[in-house]
Amino acid sequence: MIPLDSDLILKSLDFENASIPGQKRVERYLADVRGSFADTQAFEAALARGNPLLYAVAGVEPPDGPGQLHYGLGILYPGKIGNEYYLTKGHYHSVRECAEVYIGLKGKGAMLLEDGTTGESRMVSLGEKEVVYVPGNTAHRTVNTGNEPLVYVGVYPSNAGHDYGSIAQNNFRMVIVEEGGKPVMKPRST
Ligand code: S6P
Ligand code: ZN
Repeated sequence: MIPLDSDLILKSLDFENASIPGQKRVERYLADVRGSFADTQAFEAALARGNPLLYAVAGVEPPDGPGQLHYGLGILYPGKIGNEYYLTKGHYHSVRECAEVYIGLKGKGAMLLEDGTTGESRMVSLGEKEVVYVPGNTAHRTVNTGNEPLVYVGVYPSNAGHDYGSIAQNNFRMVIVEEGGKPVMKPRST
């Protein structure tokens, strides 16, 4: 249990620096998401020009325990590889049944959700004042569909963990691309 006088009880979010003072922050650069984008040629060409920061996540992870929660502040920068929006790696939770709540704070984006059993996919808007419930057993990836950083918080059970392996192996079935100036979800193969 966390005592009420713990400094974990209140945190302030620094949108500009994508950080929460005192908490660890993970950065993912373009090179870290190799294999995620559908257009591998466009990916390699972009990487040859530079290796920009795509996103960062600052995590607040109180000690694990039954009923406990973790959360992370995510900042995903705007951009595209070919016509596919900048994205997070995406994952299942290691404890598959663990759900997650995403709260959009700033910017414009979407979440790509894929049911781990049926493979059914769904694109859900994630922007300011929007909350997305990610059910258990659902792979989830975030994309930035706007022109400014997308800022969000994800809250999840402390035992959820991250399973990146399944996504690294098979990727998502669908991609979110810009078509006619707006985000569209399409099968990866076309
Ligand atoms: C954790 C939660 C988010 C992501 C973040 C980065 O369960 O879903 O904090 O970690 O959006 O995505 P990824 O796929 O690189 O972990
Ligand atoms: Zn998650």
